[in-house]
Amino acid sequence: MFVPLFLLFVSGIVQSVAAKDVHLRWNITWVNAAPDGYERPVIGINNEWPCPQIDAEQGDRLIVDVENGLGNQSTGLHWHGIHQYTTGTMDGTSSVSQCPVAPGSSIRYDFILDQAGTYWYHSHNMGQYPDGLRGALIVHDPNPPFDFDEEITITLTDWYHEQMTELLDQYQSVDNTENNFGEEPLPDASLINDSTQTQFKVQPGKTYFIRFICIGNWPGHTFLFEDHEMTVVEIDGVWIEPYPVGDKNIRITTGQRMGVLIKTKDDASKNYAFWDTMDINMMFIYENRTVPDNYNPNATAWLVYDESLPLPPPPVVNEFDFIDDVEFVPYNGDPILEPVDHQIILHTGQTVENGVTRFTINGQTYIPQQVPTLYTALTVGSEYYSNPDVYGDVNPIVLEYNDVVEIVINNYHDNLHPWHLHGHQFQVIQRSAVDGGYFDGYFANVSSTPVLRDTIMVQNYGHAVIRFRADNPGVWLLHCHIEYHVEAGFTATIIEAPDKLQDLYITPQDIRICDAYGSPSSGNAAGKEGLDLDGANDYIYPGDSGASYPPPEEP
Ligand SMILES: *[C@@H]1O[C@H](CO)[C@@H](O)[C@H](O)[C@H]1NC(C)=O
Ligand SMILES: *[C@@H]1O[C@H](CO)[C@@H](O)[C@H](O)[C@H]1NC(C)=O
Ligand SMILES: *[C@@H]1O[C@H](CO)[C@@H](O)[C@H](O)[C@H]1NC(C)=O
Ligand SMILES: *[C@@H]1O[C@H](CO)[C@@H](O)[C@H](O)[C@H]1NC(C)=O
Ligand SMILES: *[C@@H]1O[C@H](CO)[C@@H](O)[C@H](O)[C@H]1NC(C)=O
Ligand SMILES: *[C@@H]1O[C@H](CO)[C@@H](O)[C@H](O)[C@H]1NC(C)=O
Ligand SMILES: [Cu+2]
Repeated sequence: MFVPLFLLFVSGIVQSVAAKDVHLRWNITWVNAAPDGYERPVIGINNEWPCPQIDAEQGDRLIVDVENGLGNQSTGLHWHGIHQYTTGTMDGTSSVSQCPVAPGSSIRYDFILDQAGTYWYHSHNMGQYPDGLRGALIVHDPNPPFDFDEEITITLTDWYHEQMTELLDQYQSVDNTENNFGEEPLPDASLINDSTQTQFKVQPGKTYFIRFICIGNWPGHTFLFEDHEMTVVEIDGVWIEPYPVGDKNIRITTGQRMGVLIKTKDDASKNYAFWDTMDINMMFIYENRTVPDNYNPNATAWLVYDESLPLPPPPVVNEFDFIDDVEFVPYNGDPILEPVDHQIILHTGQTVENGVTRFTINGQTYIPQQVPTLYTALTVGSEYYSNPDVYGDVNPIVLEYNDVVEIVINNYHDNLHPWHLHGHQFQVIQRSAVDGGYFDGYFANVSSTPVLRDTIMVQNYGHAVIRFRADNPGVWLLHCHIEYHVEAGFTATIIEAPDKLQDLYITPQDIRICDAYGSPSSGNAAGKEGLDLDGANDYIYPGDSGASYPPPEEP
């Protein structure tokens, strides 16, 4: 395209000239793949897997026409970390912002990528994404605050030989509660970039910006490059003041991203290993389960300077000393939000319901409803939309527009959980250590420029405190990002500014998708008027998470 030279000096104009449509046509299909040498059906896109990385510039419009070609499962796509400001119906969460897309049905996602950073997309439907339906979503910053020569994306995940439908049946069974403390099925492998032998080709003497994305189901990951220093500069789409990792270690949980700069060696005389391990501590339940003796949580990849040279074995790591991500400072130095208008305290833990091990928030496990919660907010009327009862057992939290909201997450469970909020990046005001106890006032060391991110790890028998401004009218999930735990009910639903979110609207496409799935698209959680909730989902079926296709019959 010809752009007159004088226009290049007027940056606003250059941006509007540069913004473009990124239009993708995606058929979600089963594909056979063997990322760790074991072949199994995985969920791919346009008959290919791994799923493609989306690259866009800040300000671009993303249009994705999705067809569900799976034949035997419903689907949907969520854009993890994207706020969906004024486009809350595009969040892609089944039973929340849309109905599940039935086999043979289609959906168009259409929204502006107004945030630069490292994001990802994944199915937010029936615990499906660990079967492969997830990928990187990179929104390039036209003016990154740091210099680098090249970019690399590295995804990290746990991997299973069985499909999620089977793993979830096992996990949410009465037998698992009675005989295995309700434990999660163990991963069969750890994958780096969806493989166990990935090679990242690099050139000497350059600075690389490496975007790590933990696209996993369950455990977090710890990783390092042999003999290359890392400096963290981005987390969850937020540029931060450069943080040299030094001799310490970094880890990310499922849902989180971390962008680091590395400088490559001056010559190409050797290749170097990249070592990754899954957080094995998360695999012990009440210390009653140990993993098998020969269990391998590790994976290796390589920085390849010269393909003709050997690939070295990974370094041996004996001890971890993790950096604390609460110490990071956002590059733009945004001050702490205060004063707090609305504090919410969540007590999170585990229970057994009808023989099934479930997670709870203030004693209540999340059960998805037939009517997507956003559609309930849009159709019950002003008399009811601020009344949490109309939303059913979705752990509803109603917020008023523009309030500074503080959410305290107390974790009564003997394991850590990565909490993710849709629709926002939040400030992390404080986080306790393992066994650090429950919220009992503020620490002395609260930062005046707290770290901002969209997923935070909350330690065992500890707590975290997050803050955000309720300036994005919509319905947003707040949930543990471990997909097993999502399906075991570890979710709350934020109904943000129910009066203002009425500007969103249900389209004919939305109604067609609900009709095809066989779900009502209006009314309260039961699809009825007012507070008549007779028929709402309020029952846990062993082996069923509430969003399978076709929907189960109530016993
Ligand atoms: C999508 O994939 C399915 C399964 O392969 C196929 O049946 C269907 O025709 C495809 N749709 C389009 C539009 O190509
Ligand atoms: C769905 O189809 C895939 C691919 O053919 C198959 O492997 C899987 O077992 C099916 N799942 C169910 C629940 O029928
Ligand atoms: C690693 O994965 C990313 C994201 O899917 C992809 O863009 C990139 O090409 C992959 N690189 C290698 C070396 O496999
Ligand atoms: C696990 O074993 C300990 C003893 O080591 C026991 O006190 C505890 O009750 C067991 N946990 C569960 C969930 O059964
Ligand atoms: C995984 O890596 C760690 C750290 O280097 C090492 O101690 C351990 O033996 C490795 N495990 C396996 C099964 O290779
Ligand atoms: C802040 O104080 C708390 C409680 O004393 C401690 O657990 C935490 O590590 C401290 N954080 C930093 C960043 O120093
Ligand atoms: Cu969890």
